[in-house]
Parts: sequence; structure tokens; C-alpha cells
Amino acid sequence: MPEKNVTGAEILIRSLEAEGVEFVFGHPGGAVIQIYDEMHRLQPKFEHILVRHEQGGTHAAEGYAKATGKVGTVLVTSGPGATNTVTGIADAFMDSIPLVVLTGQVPTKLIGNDAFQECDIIGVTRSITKHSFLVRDVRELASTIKKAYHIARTGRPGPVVVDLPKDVIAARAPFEWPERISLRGYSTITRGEQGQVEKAARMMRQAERPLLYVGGGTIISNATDALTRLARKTQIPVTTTLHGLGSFPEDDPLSVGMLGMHGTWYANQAVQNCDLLIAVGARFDDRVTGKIDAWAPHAKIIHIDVDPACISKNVPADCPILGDVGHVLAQLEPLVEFRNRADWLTQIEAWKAECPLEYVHDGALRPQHIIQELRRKTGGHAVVVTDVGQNQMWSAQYFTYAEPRSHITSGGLGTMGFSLPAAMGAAFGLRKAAENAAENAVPVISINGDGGFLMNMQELGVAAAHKLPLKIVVLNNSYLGMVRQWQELFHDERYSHTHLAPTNPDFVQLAEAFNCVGLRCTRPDDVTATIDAAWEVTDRPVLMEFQVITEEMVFPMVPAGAATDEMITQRFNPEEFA
Ligand SMILES: Cc1ncc(C[n+]2csc(CCOP(=O)(O)OP(=O)(O)O)c2C)c(N)n1
Repeated sequence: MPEKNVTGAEILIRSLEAEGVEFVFGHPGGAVIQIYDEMHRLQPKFEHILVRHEQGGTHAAEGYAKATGKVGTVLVTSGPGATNTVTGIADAFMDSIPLVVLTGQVPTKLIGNDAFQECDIIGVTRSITKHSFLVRDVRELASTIKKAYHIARTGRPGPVVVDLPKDVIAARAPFEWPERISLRGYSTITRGEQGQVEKAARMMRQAERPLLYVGGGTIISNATDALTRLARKTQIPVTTTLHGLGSFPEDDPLSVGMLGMHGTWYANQAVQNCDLLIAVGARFDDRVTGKIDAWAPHAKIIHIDVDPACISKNVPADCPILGDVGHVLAQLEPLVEFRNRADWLTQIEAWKAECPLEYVHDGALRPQHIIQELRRKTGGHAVVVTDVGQNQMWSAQYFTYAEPRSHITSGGLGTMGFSLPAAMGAAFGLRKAAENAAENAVPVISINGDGGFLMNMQELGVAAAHKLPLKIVVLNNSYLGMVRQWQELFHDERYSHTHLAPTNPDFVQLAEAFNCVGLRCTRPDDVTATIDAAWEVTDRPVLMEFQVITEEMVFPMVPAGAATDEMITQRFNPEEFA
């Protein structure tokens, strides 16, 4: 029985505790000052991490969510605090990341008055949230928080905004945590329709050249073991999307690596020649399909996904299966059987040999070498959090992921400035999990370009203050490299506003100014020693600046609008790599 009236701020804090929230990534301000005051008084069970920019807070919450599979929580003030979260909310929406973003709001009677720091954040974020709530009555606060977390984590996960007017936070009511909530019109599907699953199993048995096309939904659904068993039992090769990396061991002979714009040439060949494509928790994104009319021209399509809006959205499915990937794969497993696919697998091996991922070894410092050394150092037991651009694609191509949740990136929105705060959030979550299990946390590696790193570098101070042993890599090529690559290839080498060297800081000094360790490497011979030195640092972040060559490009590549079998590969222009 609830005894006494408490403030809305206390109800919020008690609700977050009841939800089992571990971290709140937040930044205070006038509209939420009472929540911060109550946090000071109540010393809640969760830890509040004071980020230095609300965008950093949202990416930290995303990194936490991706690394742990839990819901990330953000708390910000009204107006600019709220608008600073917009990029992170959009990012989470595109990449199906469960977040609850708590935004302060002006008092209800001032809403619509252009009050100081008023912003209609619900309106602003309507198209980039899974759902949003404006809490008008303190008696509804606890149940709203419970609903928000439920919506964020179930079905296809996504961000939920809860807008909290200042008077609601100040009002008093008893704290009562609801045992259950009812959400009219919201239901989630788990099992696939059995008839469709049987049809899919038949199609898989009959296909001569099937291919599993695996997306991030498989990892979200914790279905990677089931997927691996299915692939091995049926001898069906696996290609993954950027977000699917880690869902199937890339060192397994059945792996053909990543597909799409910067995927492997052989994965795209497999897509173009397969007769059955089994999409598992993937959404046929344009970076995957390229020119969609020419994509997978010989394939029948099975599409397994939890989101009904996603199925047949971009490519019509011959066998749609609406359901949670884990449940559907469990339904499929007993219905499929081993089949010798020697011809198809031999063909794939030949493609792998014909055009492998490769780069030139000529004494210049190249990013691919650094990524491979990080893999060697960790044996793959690490969480790699990349930024956006060339660094992202080399990290995808050359790390060889073998474990789910070992790769985190901003895939849908492609947000520069994502990596450092997301790595920080991942490291908080993994450190906590390791403490609870009395184990050592796996290393978290943040990989950045020199451009993107500067977009959220302020979080270095937060990571240092919390003694997070992040391994931060800055691949400094002196340019906005991915844009420079497009300028070189498609804009006659007009390098318009992509040269960063004149304004770049000294990255080693920058790290040290934030009480991190800074290391610099300029030669391939020093890469291993630099990484070894970084791994010796255990009580703070370490930033490794690698001064890589400017000219290196990401290959292979499907030019924008081209078909996926029209890749530019190093093979076709060897003089560039002489
Ligand atoms: C916030 C944001 N602004 C602009 C872009 C467009 N963009 C994509 S990649 C890129 C260049 C990134 O340069 P850098 O961070 O140095 O990484 P590199 O490509 O050199 O690895 C730009 C500007 C973006 N993705 N995100």
C-alpha cells in the first residue's frame, strides 16, 4: 500500500529503479532541476553519468543498449537540452535501439506560450520515435514510465520520448509501481505462422543455391546461436549486413562476409547468383541492394522479421514470416535437413579466391593493417564501436567478427560523432556486467576518423573521470576521408572543403588535456608496439593517433545507383595501387 505523497521527481526516480535502470546518461537544466535535486537527496540505485553534451548522452545510451541488450536511458532539460538529443533519437530509430529519453518541459500552463526554453519535442521527434508521451498528471507518471520501457524494448525496439512538464515533476502523489500495464492497440508477435514456416523449410530444402542474408534483428533477438546451427545444419552460406556483423562467425567457411556497397565482392556475387535468399532480421536497405531492380535477380525471397511494416517494403517476399527471429528459427530448425551443397559452396570458394579483400603492403601506414592488428591483439574478444566514413567500412571489412554484440556502429543514420560516446556507454554497461559476474570486461575499442572524432570529443573527459579503459583509435588521414573518396572517384578530384589538416588539433595533446593517455604512430612497423602500449593502460582512456596515408580508399565499392555486381574493385584499376 502506498503511504505518502511524494514529488513527481521522486516517483520518476523510484520508477527508474523499479525498471532496473543501471545508468542514466543526463545533463541538468532548469526544467529538470527538481529531478536532480531529488537524485541528490535519494541517492538512487542507478548511476547518473553527467555527459558533456546531450547528443553524447543519447549515443552513450545507444552504445549501452547495443552492448548489453538492455534499454538505454537519457535525461535532459527542456528546449536545447531536448533538441540536442534529436540526432541520437533519429539514430536509435533507424537502428532499432531501445531508448527512453526523458525530456524536461515547461509547466503545463505555459505550453504553447513560447516560454523560456520551450520546445515541442514531441512534435519535433514524432517521426523518429517509436512512441512518445507527454505526462500531464503526476498520478500517471509511474505507469507511463513502465509503458515507455515496455514499448522501447519489445517487438522492433526503438526510442520512446517521455516529456515531463515542470509542474508535473513538482506535484505530489503516492508512488505506486503498477504490476501490469495495458496498452491499447500495441501487441507484439513472437511465433511465425506455422504454415509459412513449413513453406520456408520446403523452399530451403529445394533450393540449389540458397543464401542466408542476416541483419541486426538476429542479434537483437539473441538468435545468433540458432542462426549458426541452422546454417551449419543446412549448409547454407551466410552473408551479413553491417548490423549483422557478429551474428555468424566470419571465420567459418560458410561465411561470405558483409554484402552491399562496401561488402565483399564475393558476397555480392553470391546474392546475384543465388536462387533463394533467406532474409533474417534484415530490411533490404538501399546500401545493401544498390539498384534494386537488378538485385538478386534469380532469387525467391523468404523474409523473417518482427516488424510488419518492414516485410515486403523494399523487395516483395515470396514467403513472408512475421515473427521474432529467435522463435521463427527455432520453429524452422526441426523442419530442415542437411544437404550436400558442394557445387554451390565450391563456386563461392572460387569467388573468394578470385577477389579477396586486400590492400597494398608497401611501407605506407594503411588503416586496414591497423584494424587487422587490433583483431590479432584481441582475438576478436572485444567490442568495436566505429564512427562513420571510411574508418567504419575498414572496421567492418577487416576485423573478422566472430561474436554477437562485438560490433556497434551507426548504420541507418550514419552519424559522425557516434563512436566515442557510444563506446563510453558500452564500456559502462560491460564493466557493470563484468563486475556482477566477477569477470574481466572485454576491451571496448572506439574507431574514428579525424573528422568525426571532433564531433563529440568532449565525452573524453567523462570517460577519463570514470576511469574507463577505452581504446580510442583515430585514423588521421587529414581529410573527411569518405567524402574525399567520392570527390576523387566521381567529382574529378575537386576536393571541396574536405581537407582537415590545417585545423586539426594535436590529438595526443588533446587526449592528455582530458587526462587520457595519448600515443602517436606514423609507421607500419610501430603499429603493434603502439597497440601493445595502449593495452598496458588500464585506469583511463588511451587515444592512439595513427597518421595514415590520405589516398587510401575503401574497396570494393558499389557506386551509388549501380547494381551490386557492378562493383569497383582494386582488381580493375591496379595502377592506382602500384
Ligand atoms: C553528422 C554527419 N555529418 C556529415 C556526414 C557526411 N559524411 C559521411 S562520411 C564523412 C567523412 C568522415 O570523415 P572522417 O570522420 O575523417 O572519417 P574517414 O571517412 O576519413 O574515415 C562525412 C562528412 C555524416 N555522415 N554525419
